[in-house]
Amino acid sequence: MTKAYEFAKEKYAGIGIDTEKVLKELADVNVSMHCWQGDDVKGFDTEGELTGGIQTTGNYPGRARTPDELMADIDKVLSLDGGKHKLNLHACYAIFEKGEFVDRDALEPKHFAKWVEFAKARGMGIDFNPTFFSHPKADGLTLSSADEEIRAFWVRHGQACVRIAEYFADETGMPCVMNIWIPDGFKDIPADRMGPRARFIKSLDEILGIGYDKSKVYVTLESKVFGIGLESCTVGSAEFGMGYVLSRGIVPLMDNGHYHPTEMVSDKISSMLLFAPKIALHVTRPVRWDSDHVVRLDDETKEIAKEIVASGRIDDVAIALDYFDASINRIAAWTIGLRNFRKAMLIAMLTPHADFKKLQDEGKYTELFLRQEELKSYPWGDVWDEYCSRLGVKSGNDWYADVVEYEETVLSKRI
Ligand code: RNT
Ligand code: ZN
Repeated sequence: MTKAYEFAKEKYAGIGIDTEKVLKELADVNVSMHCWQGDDVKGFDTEGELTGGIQTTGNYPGRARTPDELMADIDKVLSLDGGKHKLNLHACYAIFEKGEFVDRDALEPKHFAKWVEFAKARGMGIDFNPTFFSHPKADGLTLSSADEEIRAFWVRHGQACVRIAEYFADETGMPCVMNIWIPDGFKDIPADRMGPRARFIKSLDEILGIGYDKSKVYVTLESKVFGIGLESCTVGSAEFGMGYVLSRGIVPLMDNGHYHPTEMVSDKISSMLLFAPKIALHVTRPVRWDSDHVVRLDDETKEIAKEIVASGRIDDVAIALDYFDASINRIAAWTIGLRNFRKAMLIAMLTPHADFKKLQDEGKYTELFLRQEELKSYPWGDVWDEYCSRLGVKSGNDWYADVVEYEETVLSKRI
């Protein structure tokens, strides 16, 4: 225990915070690690471009090109970020035998057996996402398509993914969050908004209609405001998403890049938790648009964490990160975002929420304001360093040396 931590411990005790308890709780926060930061959302099942109105920018060398490379990179990141993680996979990361190809509508659990082995060996649960983009049948609408053949193909894909999600839950012994996001939308003003949305409902009902164990698979639906080339109308809008999840008893997923720029997901968490037993989040950083920049320790990230902790319902919030930056070292990008989110959770856990709520309820807004601001200069960084040292990961800038070494010995060889 360092002197700095001892001092911090005392300082926080002065406002009723037990840092020892916080250190344990922080390590228990299960953050779902998005596999797609490692390879620019390419996956292994198709050769084509990333589509769906999302975009990875940058061409930093060292992208993972194979399952083995991606797994090695994930391991590297896990060695740099202490605490619990789940592995978040997309269907396009299916692993086939040499020469084998299975289209998305025919995927089976066996195509993910290697991932299960990987996750189990590391004590991780798995979350999952059907992939409704980067595919020849996804160059127009998918689950909302008027072309019955296309729509049925994607319904079969969704159903196949529900079965795979069940398999993940059975194998790992941990529930699997299965998130549905479709890129469907229109570049220009559509003639018919109702038709695609009605078909999307029909498709979702057909996917859920195959039946699954709700204690094992949490199906979530992620809404969105717009995508590149889909600026005028998004079929799965916020209202669509909210209406669907609440009427069908599935889980809403909010990605903080998927709203108008002054709308804050931090403000939406409490409302959604009052209506839904569980919610899910994609924590990202939109810069002017849904750009999926690496999560910084910025005000909104901290406010999201604060709302999760202050709600007293951490266990009802499935937390995943969702960004993809190819302009800097991908291992560092992954790790910085993961560590930043955990730092935000630490800061939230080091906040005397009950006292602050009382001040608010008593209308003592001046004192509340002052105490909120003074808390910002409390020594949370010393608690963070202690957290890292107890979990055996490096703190400060020290872990950068590991990134450099990995780049020299592994990433730079990928040419
Ligand atoms: C896209 C959504 C979606 C994807 C991932 C890859 O706007 O945020 O969650 O980023 O599924
Ligand atoms: Zn997302």
